[in-house]
Amino acid sequence: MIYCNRLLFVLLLFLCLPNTSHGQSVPIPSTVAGNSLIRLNQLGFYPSGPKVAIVLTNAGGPFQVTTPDGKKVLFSGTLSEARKSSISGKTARTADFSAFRTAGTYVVNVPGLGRSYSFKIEPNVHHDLAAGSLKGFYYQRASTDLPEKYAGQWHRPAGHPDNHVLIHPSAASATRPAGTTISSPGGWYDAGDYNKYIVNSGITMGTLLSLYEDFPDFCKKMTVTIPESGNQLPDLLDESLWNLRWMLTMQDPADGGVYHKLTNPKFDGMVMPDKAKPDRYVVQKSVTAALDFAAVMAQASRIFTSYNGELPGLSDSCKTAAVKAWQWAKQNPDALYDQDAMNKAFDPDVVTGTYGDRDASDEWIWAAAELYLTTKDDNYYTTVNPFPDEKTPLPSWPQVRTLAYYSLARMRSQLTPRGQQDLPKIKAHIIQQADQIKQDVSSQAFQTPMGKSAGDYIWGSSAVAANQGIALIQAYRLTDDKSYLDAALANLDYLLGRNAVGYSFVTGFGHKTPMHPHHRPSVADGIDAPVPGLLSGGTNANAARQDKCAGYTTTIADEVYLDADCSYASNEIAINWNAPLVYLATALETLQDKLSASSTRK
Ligand code: 9MR
Repeated sequence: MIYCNRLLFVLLLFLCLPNTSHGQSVPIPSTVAGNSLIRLNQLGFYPSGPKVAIVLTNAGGPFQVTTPDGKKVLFSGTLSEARKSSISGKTARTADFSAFRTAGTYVVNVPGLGRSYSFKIEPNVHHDLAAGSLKGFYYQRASTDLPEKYAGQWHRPAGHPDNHVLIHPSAASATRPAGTTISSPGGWYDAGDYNKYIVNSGITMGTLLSLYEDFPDFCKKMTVTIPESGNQLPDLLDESLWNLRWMLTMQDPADGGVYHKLTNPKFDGMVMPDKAKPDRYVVQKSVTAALDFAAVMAQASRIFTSYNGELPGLSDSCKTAAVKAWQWAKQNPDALYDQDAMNKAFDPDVVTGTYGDRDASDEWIWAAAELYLTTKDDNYYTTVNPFPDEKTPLPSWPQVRTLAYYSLARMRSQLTPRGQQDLPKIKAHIIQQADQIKQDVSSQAFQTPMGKSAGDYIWGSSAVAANQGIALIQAYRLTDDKSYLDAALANLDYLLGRNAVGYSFVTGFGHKTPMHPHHRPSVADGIDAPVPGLLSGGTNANAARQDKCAGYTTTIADEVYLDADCSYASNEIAINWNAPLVYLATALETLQDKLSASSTRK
């Protein structure tokens, strides 16, 4: 009997221990299935930070924080006044237990409703998420085996060697006629599909490299178990290099132009990477690809000067590549990517992701800023008008203007006098944007910046939440005002379960997580659990119309989400969504001691 109990204990202990060897954690099993009306960050909270659960109930009354079995009450409180969601009309109340700071594993209990999923209060509560979402990029690597040692049960053979990539007729040039081949291996698969797109790589790399520039000391310590771990470079830079080196191959050395994408004509089936065999092409060079490429290469050049010993020549090569791409863009300012027009003029037709953009003015601003910061040459800065209007648009793949403001602010001590002149304006843009993001948060149903407007629920809305978080952190860095950090954390809470659908949108992190993302390896590998550390695009008001997947049950903007692999408009994963998650989780881990003790936000 005693032996039996011991065995049970060891078994339970084994089940409960977080497994971080592959950068993913195994959730601690909760003793109850969380009550679906209590929404909270399913990973947990920092001891000294704000701690909030949202309870969807008309009835007011008490709540408690208890041990997961409900037996021991450790904190008692009263639900807040009711608030009505302006989107769904549903009633929400807050269970605020910020004052409770004791580390441990708990649930929120609402008498009459039940208990939430279990969560932790502990320092570094998002560390595994930060590392796991960075590790998500490793799983997206093209052209390489993912051995079990690094990929665990998701190990797989290499796919898409991309060493004989055809020049599409739209990309033909004197030195590279149509039908000839180039080698363009490596890089990350963009999303649930296996194609590689420069524009989307642009904002993704900009976000990851900016994370490194913003928090170098913390990033240097973050390890994620990839083949390069243990070399002289931080894992974040090693992982980024996997894609940077691919990007470099996408530039035509003859003229500096950059191919818009490397792609099959049609999307692959739902098969593993090594089973996908169609011809791959590089297509038309575009001005947006060239400028995003120039921005990334300029920033990378800055960063890799510190690693000239380990990576001789890389920093210089990046700078040269950036300048050449910029010059090409100057000569080809109208070379926008228009897939329909391309398909009318050339064969084969290409129907994969377009990342088309009719306005390159923001790409000019971003590239100019990064080149200026790296070269200190005012000419880059003065070629464009960095302030075409008063707006500070939230970064997204077609809108990268604000990435320039972030970089200029970050490097403010190194600006030339010309840049210094504009510094007050740059700061004002960043602070006004963040103020607008955190305004009125306390009156929202879920008390998160995300979802103040139904318009936040677009394709890839999870990245809206994460990018709002980054915007808030940028403002914190300029002001030291903790309320920006609290608001950023609220958006991380949103991503991890404090939202209108009750999902943590990150595969493998939380209790109720996407099990069927539109992600080819996750569908085809025969393993129940999807590849971990990947951020689902999340709630999308227009998803049903866009992907026509059967099974959507509502049209309420903040509730349209379907955990099905046909739902590519609400449940795909993508590198440009994962990158701001890595940023947000890592930044909050770095700044956890600066959070305010109270959840009261103005
Ligand atoms: O993230 C993109 C989203 O903004 C667009 O509305 C959508 C439709 O054009 O495409 C998304 O990007 C997809 C890309 O085209 C192909 N790979 C998967 C991407 C994520 O769904």
